[in-house]
Amino acid sequence: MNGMFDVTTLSADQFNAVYNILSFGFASMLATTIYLYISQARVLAKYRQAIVISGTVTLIALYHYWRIFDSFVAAHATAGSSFNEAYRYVDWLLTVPLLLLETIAVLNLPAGERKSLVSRLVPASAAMIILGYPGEIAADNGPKMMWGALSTLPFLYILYILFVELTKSLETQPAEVSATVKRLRLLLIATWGVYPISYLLPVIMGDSAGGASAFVGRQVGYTVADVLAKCLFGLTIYKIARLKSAADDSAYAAAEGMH
Ligand code: RET
Repeated sequence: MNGMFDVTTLSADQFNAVYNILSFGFASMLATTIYLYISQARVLAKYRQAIVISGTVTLIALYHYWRIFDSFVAAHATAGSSFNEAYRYVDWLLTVPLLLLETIAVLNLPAGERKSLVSRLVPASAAMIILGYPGEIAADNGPKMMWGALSTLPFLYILYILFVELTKSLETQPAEVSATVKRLRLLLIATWGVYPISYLLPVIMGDSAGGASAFVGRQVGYTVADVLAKCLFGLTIYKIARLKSAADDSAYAAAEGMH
């Protein structure tokens, strides 16, 4: 099974590529967590929660990258011990709803609107991850495609909410904020799109179950996407919080040299 990939079949170069990308993921999560937890104090109180959630996302990912790294190294050293891909899905199950929450939190929308968005986005994101997992560990491309297609339905629903419904709320935001939120949405679709592509690598590369190159490609794809979707995204949320703080409070803008 793919999810139980036998890492002892990797060449030395392939092993190093995965080792290094996982190490890069770990370092990025560590640095971003510290930066965001410290920087939350630098925005107005009502935007702090969004930054704290962003830091919590990278903290959860920091823990999982440590476990993934450990599992990878142990699986390579011990014949018959397999690499555990479930850590990623547990990570996503926790972090994807939180990423959506931080996006909604930073907008500081009226309570009714916020609740309505959250109550639809959170279950949809959980369904997307849960439906993807059986396909991730499937040995054959048939079930992989089937679970992938099922998981794509909530994925499309999330995009519909973010690109159609959220657009209505943006009309009430200051111009600079609404422009940054639009860029944030583009960042989201560009990075989230990397996950299904990485997932499909065994199919795209014709390198099905147990294929070493598809395994390496998937680890690189998921890790780079995680750094962009969690770290860069969290830092963009921080930027939006600063812009909104400046728009709400001229004393803040003056103190921060933002006009
Ligand atoms: C799966 C299965 C195949 C179909 C689709 C998928 C989408 C995954 C996504 C994951 C996003 C993860 C993030 C993690 C960062 O914290 C599950 C690969 C559509 C969009 C943003």
